[in-house]
Amino acid sequence: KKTYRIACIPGDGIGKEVVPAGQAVLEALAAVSSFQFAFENFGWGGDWFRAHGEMMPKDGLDALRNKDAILFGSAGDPDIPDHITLWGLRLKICQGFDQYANVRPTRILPGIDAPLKRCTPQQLDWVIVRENSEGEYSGVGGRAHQGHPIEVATDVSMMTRAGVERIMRYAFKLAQSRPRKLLTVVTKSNAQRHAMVMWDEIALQVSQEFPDVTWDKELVDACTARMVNRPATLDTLVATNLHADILSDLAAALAGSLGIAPTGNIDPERRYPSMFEPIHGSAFDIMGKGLANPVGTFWSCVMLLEHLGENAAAQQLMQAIEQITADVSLHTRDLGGTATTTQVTQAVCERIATTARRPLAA
Ligand code: NAD
Ligand code: K
Ligand code: MN
Repeated sequence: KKTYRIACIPGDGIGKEVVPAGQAVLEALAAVSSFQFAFENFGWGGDWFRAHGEMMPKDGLDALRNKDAILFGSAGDPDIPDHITLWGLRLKICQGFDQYANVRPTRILPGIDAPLKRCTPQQLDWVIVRENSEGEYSGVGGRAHQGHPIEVATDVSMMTRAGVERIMRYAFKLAQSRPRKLLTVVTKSNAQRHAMVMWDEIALQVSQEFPDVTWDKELVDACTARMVNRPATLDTLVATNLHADILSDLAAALAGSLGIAPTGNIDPERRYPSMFEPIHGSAFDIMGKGLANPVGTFWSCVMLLEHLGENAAAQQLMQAIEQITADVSLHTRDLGGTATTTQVTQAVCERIATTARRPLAA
Protein backbone atom coordinates (compact mmCIF):
# COMPACT_ATOMS: atom_id res chain seq x y z
CA LYS A 1 0.00 0.00 0.00
CA LYS A 2 1.14 3.51 -0.77
CA THR A 3 1.87 5.35 2.48
CA TYR A 4 1.41 9.08 2.97
CA ARG A 5 3.35 10.67 5.81
CA ILE A 6 1.09 13.18 7.53
CA ALA A 7 2.09 15.51 10.35
CA CYS A 8 -0.76 16.36 12.73
CA ILE A 9 -0.45 19.56 14.74
CA PRO A 10 -3.64 20.00 16.80
CA GLY A 11 -2.27 23.14 18.51
CA ASP A 12 -4.64 24.76 21.00
CA GLY A 13 -8.27 24.94 22.07
CA ILE A 14 -10.69 23.08 19.82
CA GLY A 15 -7.76 22.25 17.51
CA LYS A 16 -7.18 19.40 19.95
CA GLU A 17 -10.73 18.17 19.30
CA VAL A 18 -11.08 18.62 15.56
CA VAL A 19 -7.67 17.34 14.42
CA PRO A 20 -8.13 13.89 16.01
CA ALA A 21 -11.59 13.89 14.39
CA GLY A 22 -9.96 14.61 11.03
CA GLN A 23 -7.45 11.83 11.61
CA ALA A 24 -10.27 9.37 12.38
CA VAL A 25 -12.01 10.25 9.13
CA LEU A 26 -8.79 9.89 7.13
CA GLU A 27 -8.20 6.48 8.75
CA ALA A 28 -11.74 5.44 7.79
CA LEU A 29 -10.99 6.39 4.18
CA ALA A 30 -7.66 4.59 4.17
CA ALA A 31 -9.42 1.44 5.39
CA VAL A 32 -11.41 1.33 2.13
CA SER A 33 -8.70 2.68 -0.21
CA SER A 34 -5.46 1.52 -1.74
CA PHE A 35 -3.34 3.87 0.39
CA GLN A 36 -2.57 4.28 4.06
CA PHE A 37 -1.40 7.06 6.34
CA ALA A 38 1.58 7.24 8.67
CA PHE A 39 0.57 9.96 11.11
CA GLU A 40 3.03 11.72 13.36
CA ASN A 41 1.59 13.95 16.07
CA PHE A 42 3.29 17.10 17.32
CA GLY A 43 2.20 18.55 20.65
CA TRP A 44 3.20 22.10 19.78
CA GLY A 45 1.26 25.19 20.86
CA GLY A 46 0.35 26.83 24.15
CA ASP A 47 1.24 23.86 26.36
CA TRP A 48 4.59 23.50 24.64
CA PHE A 49 5.13 27.24 25.21
CA ARG A 50 4.45 26.90 28.95
CA ALA A 51 6.95 24.03 29.16
CA HIS A 52 9.66 25.31 26.79
CA GLY A 53 9.14 29.05 26.32
CA GLU A 54 8.42 28.69 22.61
CA MET A 55 5.46 27.48 20.53
CA MET A 56 7.51 24.86 18.65
CA PRO A 57 11.12 23.66 18.79
CA LYS A 58 13.76 25.64 16.90
CA ASP A 59 14.37 22.71 14.56
CA GLY A 60 10.63 21.95 14.30
CA LEU A 61 10.45 22.65 10.57
CA ASP A 62 13.04 19.92 9.99
CA ALA A 63 10.69 17.37 11.56
CA LEU A 64 7.99 18.39 9.07
CA ARG A 65 10.10 18.77 5.95
CA ASN A 66 9.81 15.18 4.70
CA LYS A 67 6.04 14.90 5.26
CA ASP A 68 3.58 14.67 2.39
CA ALA A 69 1.20 17.10 4.10
CA ILE A 70 0.37 18.74 7.42
CA LEU A 71 -3.02 18.73 9.16
CA PHE A 72 -3.24 21.72 11.49
CA GLY A 73 -5.79 22.71 14.16
CA SER A 74 -5.39 26.15 15.64
CA ALA A 75 -2.84 28.33 17.41
CA GLY A 76 -4.22 30.53 20.20
CA ASP A 77 -4.22 30.19 23.97
CA PRO A 78 -6.23 32.27 26.45
CA ASP A 79 -3.10 32.91 28.56
CA ILE A 80 -0.62 33.82 25.81
CA PRO A 81 -0.81 36.94 23.59
CA ASP A 82 -2.22 36.11 20.15
CA HIS A 83 0.70 37.59 18.21
CA ILE A 84 3.07 35.19 20.02
CA THR A 85 0.98 32.09 19.37
CA LEU A 86 0.33 33.02 15.75
CA TRP A 87 3.87 34.03 14.79
CA GLY A 88 5.45 31.29 16.88
CA LEU A 89 3.66 28.40 15.20
CA ARG A 90 1.28 28.83 12.29
CA LEU A 91 3.06 31.68 10.52
CA LYS A 92 6.41 30.08 11.21
CA ILE A 93 5.31 27.04 9.22
CA CYS A 94 3.53 29.03 6.48
CA GLN A 95 6.53 31.28 5.95
CA GLY A 96 9.19 28.64 6.58
CA PHE A 97 7.68 26.45 3.88
CA ASP A 98 6.77 29.39 1.62
CA GLN A 99 3.11 28.31 1.51
CA TYR A 100 2.28 31.46 -0.37
CA ALA A 101 -1.17 30.50 -1.61
CA ASN A 102 -3.92 30.24 0.96
CA VAL A 103 -6.95 28.72 -0.73
CA ARG A 104 -10.41 28.98 0.82
CA PRO A 105 -13.42 27.39 -0.87
CA THR A 106 -16.90 28.41 0.27
CA ARG A 107 -20.16 26.70 -0.62
CA ILE A 108 -23.50 26.35 1.11
CA LEU A 109 -23.59 22.65 1.99
CA PRO A 110 -26.90 20.73 1.89
CA GLY A 111 -29.07 21.18 4.99
CA ILE A 112 -27.28 24.29 6.21
CA ASP A 113 -29.38 27.34 7.01
CA ALA A 114 -27.31 30.16 5.50
CA PRO A 115 -28.15 33.78 6.34
CA LEU A 116 -28.41 34.87 2.69
CA LYS A 117 -32.13 34.24 2.36
CA ARG A 118 -32.43 35.00 -1.33
CA CYS A 119 -29.45 32.89 -2.26
CA THR A 120 -29.58 29.27 -3.39
CA PRO A 121 -26.58 26.99 -2.83
CA GLN A 122 -25.88 27.14 -6.59
CA GLN A 123 -25.47 30.91 -6.34
CA LEU A 124 -22.70 30.76 -3.77
CA ASP A 125 -19.67 28.80 -4.90
CA TRP A 126 -16.51 30.78 -4.26
CA VAL A 127 -12.81 30.18 -3.84
CA ILE A 128 -10.88 32.94 -2.16
CA VAL A 129 -7.14 32.95 -2.89
CA ARG A 130 -5.27 34.71 -0.12
CA GLU A 131 -1.71 35.96 -0.54
CA ASN A 132 -0.11 34.15 2.36
CA SER A 133 3.52 35.27 2.52
CA GLU A 134 3.78 39.06 2.61
CA GLY A 135 1.55 42.13 2.47
CA GLU A 136 0.07 43.37 5.73
CA TYR A 137 1.38 40.29 7.61
CA SER A 138 4.99 40.52 6.46
CA GLY A 139 6.13 41.29 10.01
CA VAL A 140 7.99 44.42 8.92
CA GLY A 141 7.58 47.28 11.36
CA GLY A 142 8.33 48.25 14.89
CA ARG A 143 7.65 50.43 17.91
CA ALA A 144 9.72 53.33 19.12
CA HIS A 145 9.39 55.24 22.41
CA GLN A 146 7.12 52.51 23.73
CA GLY A 147 4.61 53.78 26.28
CA HIS A 148 5.56 57.44 25.82
CA PRO A 149 3.25 60.08 24.39
CA ILE A 150 5.46 60.32 21.31
CA GLU A 151 5.30 56.58 20.64
CA VAL A 152 5.34 55.53 16.98
CA ALA A 153 4.32 52.09 15.77
CA THR A 154 4.24 50.68 12.25
CA ASP A 155 3.22 47.49 10.47
CA VAL A 156 4.44 47.91 6.94
CA SER A 157 2.40 46.26 4.23
CA MET A 158 5.30 45.05 2.16
CA MET A 159 4.62 43.68 -1.30
CA THR A 160 7.12 42.47 -3.84
CA ARG A 161 6.60 42.22 -7.59
CA ALA A 162 7.64 38.56 -7.47
CA GLY A 163 5.26 37.85 -4.57
CA VAL A 164 2.28 39.51 -6.23
CA GLU A 165 3.02 37.95 -9.61
CA ARG A 166 3.08 34.43 -8.27
CA ILE A 167 -0.20 34.73 -6.34
CA MET A 168 -1.91 36.43 -9.32
CA ARG A 169 -0.75 33.67 -11.64
CA TYR A 170 -1.96 31.04 -9.17
CA ALA A 171 -5.38 32.73 -8.94
CA PHE A 172 -5.79 33.10 -12.72
CA LYS A 173 -4.82 29.46 -13.18
CA LEU A 174 -7.31 28.35 -10.54
CA ALA A 175 -10.06 30.49 -12.06
CA GLN A 176 -9.25 28.96 -15.46
CA SER A 177 -9.70 25.47 -14.02
CA ARG A 178 -13.20 26.22 -12.73
CA PRO A 179 -16.31 26.01 -14.94
CA ARG A 180 -17.11 29.74 -14.97
CA LYS A 181 -13.52 30.94 -15.54
CA LEU A 182 -14.28 34.08 -13.55
CA LEU A 183 -11.83 36.00 -11.34
CA THR A 184 -12.36 39.05 -9.15
CA VAL A 185 -9.18 40.86 -8.16
CA VAL A 186 -9.85 42.51 -4.81
CA THR A 187 -7.99 45.77 -4.34
CA LYS A 188 -7.80 49.01 -2.38
CA SER A 189 -5.77 51.00 -4.84
CA ASN A 190 -7.88 54.13 -4.34
CA ALA A 191 -6.46 54.63 -0.84
CA GLN A 192 -3.26 52.56 -0.86
CA ARG A 193 -1.52 54.21 -3.75
CA HIS A 194 1.78 52.35 -3.90
CA ALA A 195 1.65 48.62 -3.28
CA MET A 196 -1.99 48.23 -4.32
CA VAL A 197 -1.44 50.15 -7.55
CA MET A 198 1.38 47.73 -8.33
CA TRP A 199 -1.03 44.90 -7.45
CA ASP A 200 -3.52 46.21 -10.04
CA GLU A 201 -0.82 46.61 -12.69
CA ILE A 202 0.39 43.05 -12.15
CA ALA A 203 -3.17 41.74 -12.35
CA LEU A 204 -3.53 43.36 -15.77
CA GLN A 205 -0.17 42.03 -16.88
CA VAL A 206 -0.82 38.43 -15.74
CA SER A 207 -4.33 38.50 -17.21
CA GLN A 208 -2.75 38.62 -20.71
CA GLU A 209 -1.54 35.04 -20.14
CA PHE A 210 -5.14 33.90 -19.51
CA PRO A 211 -7.28 35.28 -22.34
CA ASP A 212 -10.08 32.81 -21.55
CA VAL A 213 -10.51 34.07 -17.97
CA THR A 214 -13.04 36.85 -17.45
CA TRP A 215 -11.87 39.12 -14.66
CA ASP A 216 -12.80 42.30 -12.89
CA LYS A 217 -11.54 44.48 -10.05
CA GLU A 218 -13.43 45.31 -6.87
CA LEU A 219 -12.46 47.53 -3.94
CA VAL A 220 -12.38 45.43 -0.78
CA ASP A 221 -15.07 47.42 1.03
CA ALA A 222 -17.42 47.22 -1.93
CA CYS A 223 -16.59 43.54 -2.19
CA THR A 224 -18.11 42.84 1.24
CA ALA A 225 -21.40 44.34 0.04
CA ARG A 226 -21.23 42.44 -3.24
CA MET A 227 -20.75 39.16 -1.36
CA VAL A 228 -24.01 39.81 0.47
CA ASN A 229 -26.07 41.40 -2.30
CA ARG A 230 -24.85 39.73 -5.49
CA PRO A 231 -23.14 36.48 -4.45
CA ALA A 232 -23.70 34.79 -7.80
CA THR A 233 -21.51 37.37 -9.58
CA LEU A 234 -18.44 36.03 -7.75
CA ASP A 235 -16.52 32.82 -8.35
CA THR A 236 -12.75 32.94 -7.76
CA LEU A 237 -11.36 35.90 -5.81
CA VAL A 238 -7.78 36.93 -5.13
CA ALA A 239 -6.90 39.33 -2.34
CA THR A 240 -4.06 40.42 -0.09
CA ASN A 241 -3.23 38.66 3.15
CA LEU A 242 -5.36 40.97 5.35
CA HIS A 243 -8.19 41.57 2.92
CA ALA A 244 -8.65 37.87 2.20
CA ASP A 245 -8.42 37.03 5.89
CA ILE A 246 -11.44 39.22 6.54
CA LEU A 247 -13.37 38.33 3.38
CA SER A 248 -13.03 34.62 4.03
CA ASP A 249 -14.49 34.80 7.55
CA LEU A 250 -17.40 36.74 6.04
CA ALA A 251 -17.70 34.09 3.32
CA ALA A 252 -17.78 31.32 5.92
CA ALA A 253 -20.45 33.07 7.96
CA LEU A 254 -22.55 33.71 4.84
CA ALA A 255 -22.34 30.00 4.05
CA GLY A 256 -23.65 29.11 7.50
CA SER A 257 -20.82 28.88 10.04
CA LEU A 258 -17.15 29.51 10.68
CA GLY A 259 -17.03 25.90 11.83
CA ILE A 260 -17.49 24.54 8.30
CA ALA A 261 -14.89 26.42 6.32
CA PRO A 262 -11.63 24.80 5.20
CA THR A 263 -8.35 26.13 3.95
CA GLY A 264 -5.08 24.99 2.45
CA ASN A 265 -1.76 26.79 2.91
CA ILE A 266 -0.18 25.68 -0.31
CA ASP A 267 3.28 25.67 -1.78
CA PRO A 268 2.24 25.34 -5.43
CA GLU A 269 5.80 24.45 -6.44
CA ARG A 270 5.74 21.50 -4.02
CA ARG A 271 9.18 22.22 -2.62
CA TYR A 272 7.76 21.81 0.89
CA PRO A 273 4.76 20.15 2.52
CA SER A 274 1.50 22.10 2.32
CA MET A 275 -0.69 22.57 5.39
CA PHE A 276 -4.44 22.13 5.68
CA GLU A 277 -6.62 23.50 8.48
CA PRO A 278 -10.11 24.73 9.31
CA ILE A 279 -10.22 28.53 9.03
CA HIS A 280 -11.48 28.93 12.58
CA GLY A 281 -9.31 29.46 15.65
CA SER A 282 -9.12 27.92 19.13
CA ALA A 283 -12.71 28.94 20.04
CA PHE A 284 -12.02 29.48 23.74
CA ASP A 285 -15.76 29.82 24.46
CA ILE A 286 -16.53 26.21 23.51
CA MET A 287 -13.26 24.33 23.98
CA GLY A 288 -13.30 21.05 25.88
CA LYS A 289 -17.10 20.73 25.64
CA GLY A 290 -17.50 18.52 22.59
CA LEU A 291 -19.31 21.36 20.79
CA ALA A 292 -16.73 21.98 18.08
CA ASN A 293 -17.98 21.46 14.55
CA PRO A 294 -15.44 19.16 12.86
CA VAL A 295 -16.77 19.77 9.34
CA GLY A 296 -14.22 22.53 8.59
CA THR A 297 -11.47 20.06 9.40
CA PHE A 298 -13.09 17.29 7.35
CA TRP A 299 -13.37 19.60 4.35
CA SER A 300 -9.71 20.55 4.90
CA CYS A 301 -8.97 16.81 4.70
CA VAL A 302 -10.74 16.79 1.32
CA MET A 303 -8.31 19.49 0.17
CA LEU A 304 -5.42 17.51 1.63
CA LEU A 305 -6.47 14.41 -0.32
CA GLU A 306 -6.81 16.44 -3.53
CA HIS A 307 -3.32 17.80 -2.95
CA LEU A 308 -2.03 14.22 -2.63
CA GLY A 309 -3.77 13.40 -5.92
CA GLU A 310 -6.25 11.04 -4.22
CA ASN A 311 -9.24 12.56 -6.00
CA ALA A 312 -11.57 9.58 -5.65
CA ALA A 313 -11.09 9.50 -1.87
CA ALA A 314 -11.50 13.28 -1.74
CA GLN A 315 -14.83 13.00 -3.54
CA GLN A 316 -15.93 10.17 -1.31
CA LEU A 317 -15.21 12.26 1.79
CA MET A 318 -16.98 15.33 0.37
CA GLN A 319 -20.05 13.21 -0.34
CA ALA A 320 -20.03 11.84 3.20
CA ILE A 321 -19.75 15.41 4.57
CA GLU A 322 -22.70 16.56 2.45
CA GLN A 323 -24.78 13.61 3.58
CA ILE A 324 -24.26 14.42 7.23
CA THR A 325 -24.84 18.18 6.87
CA ALA A 326 -28.10 17.32 5.08
CA ASP A 327 -29.18 15.55 8.28
CA VAL A 328 -30.08 18.23 10.84
CA SER A 329 -29.88 15.71 13.68
CA LEU A 330 -26.14 15.71 12.99
CA HIS A 331 -25.74 19.49 13.28
CA THR A 332 -23.51 20.86 16.02
CA ARG A 333 -24.60 23.82 18.13
CA ASP A 334 -23.11 26.49 15.81
CA LEU A 335 -25.60 25.23 13.19
CA GLY A 336 -28.49 25.25 15.66
CA GLY A 337 -28.24 21.53 16.49
CA THR A 338 -27.27 19.40 19.46
CA ALA A 339 -24.85 16.85 17.96
CA THR A 340 -21.39 16.51 19.46
CA THR A 341 -18.02 16.48 17.70
CA THR A 342 -17.78 12.72 18.30
CA GLN A 343 -21.25 11.97 16.94
CA VAL A 344 -20.59 13.88 13.72
CA THR A 345 -17.20 12.20 13.34
CA GLN A 346 -18.66 8.72 13.86
CA ALA A 347 -21.44 9.45 11.37
CA VAL A 348 -18.94 10.48 8.68
CA CYS A 349 -16.78 7.41 9.35
CA GLU A 350 -19.87 5.16 9.08
CA ARG A 351 -20.93 6.77 5.78
CA ILE A 352 -17.48 6.13 4.35
CA ALA A 353 -17.60 2.48 5.41
CA THR A 354 -21.14 1.90 4.04
CA THR A 355 -20.58 3.60 0.67
CA ALA A 356 -17.47 1.46 0.26
CA ARG A 357 -19.44 -1.72 1.02
CA ARG A 358 -22.24 -0.87 -1.40
CA PRO A 359 -21.74 -2.93 -4.58
CA LEU A 360 -21.26 -1.04 -7.84
CA ALA A 361 -24.36 -0.81 -10.03
CA ALA A 362 -24.34 -3.52 -12.68
P1 NAD B 1 -12.45 31.55 16.61
O1 NAD B 1 -12.51 31.09 15.19
O2 NAD B 1 -11.65 30.73 17.52
O3 NAD B 1 -13.94 31.68 17.19
C1 NAD B 1 -14.89 32.63 16.72
C2 NAD B 1 -16.31 32.16 17.05
O4 NAD B 1 -16.68 31.07 16.20
C3 NAD B 1 -16.44 31.63 18.47
O5 NAD B 1 -17.69 32.00 18.99
C4 NAD B 1 -16.37 30.13 18.32
O6 NAD B 1 -17.05 29.40 19.31
C5 NAD B 1 -16.99 29.91 16.96
N1 NAD B 1 -16.37 28.75 16.30
C6 NAD B 1 -15.16 28.72 15.69
N2 NAD B 1 -14.91 27.49 15.23
C7 NAD B 1 -15.97 26.73 15.55
C8 NAD B 1 -16.27 25.34 15.34
N3 NAD B 1 -15.45 24.51 14.70
N4 NAD B 1 -17.46 24.88 15.82
C9 NAD B 1 -18.30 25.71 16.43
N5 NAD B 1 -18.07 27.00 16.66
C10 NAD B 1 -16.91 27.52 16.22
O7 NAD B 1 -11.87 33.05 16.57
P2 NAD B 1 -11.43 33.99 17.78
O8 NAD B 1 -12.36 33.80 18.95
O9 NAD B 1 -11.26 35.30 17.18
O10 NAD B 1 -9.98 33.47 18.18
C11 NAD B 1 -9.69 32.59 19.27
C12 NAD B 1 -8.19 32.25 19.22
O11 NAD B 1 -7.88 31.53 18.04
C13 NAD B 1 -7.29 33.48 19.22
O12 NAD B 1 -6.15 33.17 19.99
C14 NAD B 1 -6.88 33.63 17.77
O13 NAD B 1 -5.64 34.27 17.60
C15 NAD B 1 -6.81 32.19 17.35
N6 NAD B 1 -6.99 31.97 15.89
C16 NAD B 1 -6.15 31.08 15.30
C17 NAD B 1 -6.32 30.77 13.96
C18 NAD B 1 -5.40 29.77 13.32
O14 NAD B 1 -4.68 29.07 14.00
N7 NAD B 1 -5.42 29.61 12.01
C19 NAD B 1 -7.35 31.37 13.22
C20 NAD B 1 -8.22 32.27 13.88
C21 NAD B 1 -8.03 32.55 15.22
K1 K C 1 -7.10 27.13 12.04
MN1 MN D 1 -8.43 34.60 10.05
